[in-house]
Amino acid sequence: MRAEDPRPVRLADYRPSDFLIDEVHLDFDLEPSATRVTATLKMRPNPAGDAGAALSLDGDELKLISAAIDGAPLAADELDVSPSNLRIANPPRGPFELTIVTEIDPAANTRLMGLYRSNASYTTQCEAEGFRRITYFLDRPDVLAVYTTRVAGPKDETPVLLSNGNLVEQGELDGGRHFAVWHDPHPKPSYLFALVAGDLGVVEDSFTTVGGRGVALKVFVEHGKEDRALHAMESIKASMKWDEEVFGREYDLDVFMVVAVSHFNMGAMENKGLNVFNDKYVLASPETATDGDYANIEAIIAHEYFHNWTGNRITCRDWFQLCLKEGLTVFRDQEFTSDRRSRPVKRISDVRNLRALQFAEDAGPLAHPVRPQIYHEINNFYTPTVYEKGAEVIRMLKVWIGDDAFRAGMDLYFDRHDGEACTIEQFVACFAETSGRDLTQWMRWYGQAGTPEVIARTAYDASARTFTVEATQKTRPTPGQPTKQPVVIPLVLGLVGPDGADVDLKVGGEKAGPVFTFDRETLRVVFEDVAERPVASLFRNFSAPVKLSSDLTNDDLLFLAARDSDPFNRWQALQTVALRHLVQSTDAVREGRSIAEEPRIAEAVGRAFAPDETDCAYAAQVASLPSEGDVAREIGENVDPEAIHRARSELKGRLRDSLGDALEAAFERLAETGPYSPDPASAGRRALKVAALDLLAAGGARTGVERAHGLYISAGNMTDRVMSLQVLSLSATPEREEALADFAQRYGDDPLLMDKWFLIQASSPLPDTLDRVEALMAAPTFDMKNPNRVRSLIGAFGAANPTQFNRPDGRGYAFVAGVAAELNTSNPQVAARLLGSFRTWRALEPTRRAKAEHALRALASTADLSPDVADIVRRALA
Ligand code: 0A1
Ligand code: ZN
Repeated sequence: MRAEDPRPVRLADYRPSDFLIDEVHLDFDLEPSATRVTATLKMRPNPAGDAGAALSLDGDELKLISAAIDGAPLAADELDVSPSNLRIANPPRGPFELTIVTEIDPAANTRLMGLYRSNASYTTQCEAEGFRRITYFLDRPDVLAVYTTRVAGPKDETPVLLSNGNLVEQGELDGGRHFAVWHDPHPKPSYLFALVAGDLGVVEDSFTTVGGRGVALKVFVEHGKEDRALHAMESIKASMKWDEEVFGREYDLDVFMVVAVSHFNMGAMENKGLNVFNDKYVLASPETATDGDYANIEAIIAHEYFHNWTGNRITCRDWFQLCLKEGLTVFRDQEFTSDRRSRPVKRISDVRNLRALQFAEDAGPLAHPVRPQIYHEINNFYTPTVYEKGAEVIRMLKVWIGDDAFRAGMDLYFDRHDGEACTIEQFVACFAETSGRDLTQWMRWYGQAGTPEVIARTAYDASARTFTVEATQKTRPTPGQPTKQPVVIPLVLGLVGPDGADVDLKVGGEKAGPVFTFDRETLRVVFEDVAERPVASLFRNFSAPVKLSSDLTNDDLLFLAARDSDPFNRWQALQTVALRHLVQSTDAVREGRSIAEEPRIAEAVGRAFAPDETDCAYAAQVASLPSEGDVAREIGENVDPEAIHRARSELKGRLRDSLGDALEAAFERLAETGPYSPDPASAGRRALKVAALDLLAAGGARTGVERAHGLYISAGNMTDRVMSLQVLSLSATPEREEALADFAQRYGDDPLLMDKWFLIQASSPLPDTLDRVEALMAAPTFDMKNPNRVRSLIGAFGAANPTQFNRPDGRGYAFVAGVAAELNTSNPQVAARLLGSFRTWRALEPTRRAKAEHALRALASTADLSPDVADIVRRALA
């Protein structure tokens, strides 16, 4: 284990490094269990640091072979060394060259941080603090150096030798070995270093930048999977072009490489010029991938590529600034997808995701600001708050200062800070300059955790022809932040007249809006010259990440659902009506009362299946009810997941009963005709078809199940096959068992498809799910060393199965906590992430809450908890 350091890191304690590293020369002699790494560092004291300081280098489980300064070996008494640190008390006070030789064991590296070996390939993962598992280093993002990397390995096992930058030399060595030398001219922090070596297939293409630079594009995959890399390649080219057109950003090396690996802790990593991906986010072919896979690959390729400017050229001063690169890059990839696909559908699915993950995080014990002030383990801060809320803050800024000032601010940021390691203050200052606004209060979005709750009231005065909107904002306390202050909320609103057209907004005799600055506890806006009572459409396009309650009646909302010109709020209005209904139904279930009728929901949902509906992707969003998690968050406390499930199932059953014919007709109408294409329009038709199927099969209805089974068998593409299997998995029928067995039989040797099979079973609300999950875990196809497999079985059970994870007997909690304990030593990062499913435990009803707490306490008392797991458990219980 890494030496445990219980001391937290605080933003307030930031100090510049006492030393700088200008050049790094790395030499890797690859051996599975004894790789030699020689690092030659050209260093000098940092004028901004402490002049007489010792040189203290970070390490993690390292073995030092030798160290020398300017060629002279350091004697034992000149340094102080442990696996986690190398300290030289009296380094030279001018420029010097430090040479360090370490020996590492990639084959034993199950944590998948640093250099590790999987499937006979070598891969690195250095963000956030993995480089220190390769050599002793100033492993902090504000130390930027130019890297030259020589990699040597056996030709048969590692014909491909890659690192960052451009290839400058390669050659043969004795003993069947060869080498390659890579040089990256762009100074970078150590977390962006990468090395890949293995026997890989490659797909090649090229791109010419606007400035005329020819860039070789290469996607490396397992041999035999080259045809599955073509979509990733197209996505790279599209990303490069889009970043030039929309942000004026051009690529800056002669080669851009993507490598797909099967063992990876996260989604992907933006190492300079050599992005490493979880293969799940690279590999796709019509036979093996769903529409969702195609969309994810496009978005994640874009995300990693966009980091080249937002993250790599301009990086973070310290890890507290993580949202500087992540929030901004998520914002950029969301915009890319919006431009390539449907903007409203992308917005809706991003907001669903934000609410499901980030709002849930913000409402529970793991809540933290977009820019935390303190951390014990930085790996645990790659969170929905840093990523998704971080992106929302930027989106809001754009709405608030306007497109032109926003674009000018981005240009200024790129100009001014290229090559630097920056803070959020430096980023925000660019927009203050271009917009002329005071962004002091804006910074609260970065410092204050919690989701602001907005209550809005509206009133029409017919005689005065005025319409008043009054809103208040309040943010509840979060861990470590008992009191909150108002934030700057851009409230985008419209007033929809009885004819469905927007009323002209006039305030104080002037044209006003549609963006209103809501920066105090209460905002009151009186609109004038309003001839008839309008309905307020608030927070159009989800203009701020707030939780809204309003006095709009269901009639008002259903009117908006039909007539609002803002597609997001058309969708939102029906969701709100359904959510209100589901909350009331859940109460009824718990109190043994019968559930009230709300036929207008069926009427509105039915419109999504109308024969003349052309935007199927949007219609599919309209037809998808709020999730069980949405209902749980709306209820907020004393949550009974079983009651929510029953209420939601009841509503689905009623929709099936009242819309049956329309659903059948839509299902038929949307049947596939031609060959498979993952384009957004075709994917939208499939999504709407599955939404119809899901309702038809609600409650295990026979005809629906038969249709799902029919679709499963006849499926000509993976989306239909997987989605029909998912629908079948919801009820205990022979068809379900038959289809599951068939799937395993067809795709047993395709790990990514089998991950879907594991996930579908783990997410089923049937009461025997946990028994099944345990049985699957014991089967030979389960592999605790593969993070994708762990996530698809245990991760999905914890995160996507509200009723079975929250079993009243507490077995679900004990199971997930038990797996986290098992993974604690071999892969602490994955273990800690599994515990994310406990983020809402405090909102549960008392019996479940006690069982969840018991499981967490048992885990807390486990010996030798890794810092990753210990940090989550401690915060979850605090
Ligand atoms: N920067 C990456 C995410 C990432 C973070 C940590 C990792 O360590 C295992 C890996 C990847 C991104 O935003 O895509
Ligand atoms: Zn990222």
